[in-house]
Amino acid sequence: MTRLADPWADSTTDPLEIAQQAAKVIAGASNAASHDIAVVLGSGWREAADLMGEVRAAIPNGDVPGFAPAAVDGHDGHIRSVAIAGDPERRALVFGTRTHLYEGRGPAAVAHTVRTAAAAGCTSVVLTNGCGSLRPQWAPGTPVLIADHLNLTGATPLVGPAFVDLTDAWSPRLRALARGIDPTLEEGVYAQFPGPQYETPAEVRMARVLGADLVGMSTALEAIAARHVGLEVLGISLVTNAAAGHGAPLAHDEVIATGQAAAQRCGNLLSAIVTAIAAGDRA
Ligand code: 8IG
Repeated sequence: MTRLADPWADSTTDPLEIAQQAAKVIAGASNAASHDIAVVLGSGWREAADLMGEVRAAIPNGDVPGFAPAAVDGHDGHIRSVAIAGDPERRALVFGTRTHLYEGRGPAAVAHTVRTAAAAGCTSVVLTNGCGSLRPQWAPGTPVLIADHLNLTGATPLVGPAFVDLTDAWSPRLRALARGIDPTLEEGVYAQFPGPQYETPAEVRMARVLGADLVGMSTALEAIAARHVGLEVLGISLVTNAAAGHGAPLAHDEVIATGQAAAQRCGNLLSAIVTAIAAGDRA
């Protein structure tokens, strides 16, 4: 297989044009003219994906313009087209991994996932991640809905006068839908740090003062880009560790193990949410 050139190396690339190209390849490879709901799987969520429905196509990231193979252990470098359980006429577009800002491919590469989802016809996206918790009552294995975010990266995927309103960036409608499925779900503010290093204890205290409940290295930039292209956004963070200074030292192995332990609950939750979003879209 010849490797596609990385369009993000060229600053004159129009990101929405690359997203259109990617959507075309996905439509061809999945035999589906359009998709309905996108799902982005973060750390700890891979096994949760299997419950969403029947996989109709698994396309290697490297075959799709603008995407790169998975860079993180425990992530899967495929884009899947899934016939949604309970509603197989509708398709979910499931991204097994994401590009992180710390990979150095730039914010446009980070935003490419959600831009491609929109170009493929999706009207909503479920962004998942693994994160550190600043709340002792949210132990590893707890899924938390993202109610708002702090973008502490100093970066943005938007260029030019794209004055996107983020007041309701984290869809109140979809959060209510998720809580309808699992009334024990709580909500928090997610702070995106640039990574790849975890925070110092002082940075975690800073995040606390700023209003964060969760810390991570993804998701906020994607949410911004998703709102810009009109997607409705739901965010679910899986707490995989206590934030630095709140527990034991941090290790990526633990992140993966926590994901495996929480896979059943997270999988059921994600699958029920995707089915409910599809049903709502139809109504
Ligand atoms: I998984 O504790 C995961 N990702 N910044 N801090 C940051 N990112 C994370 C963490 C964490 N855990």
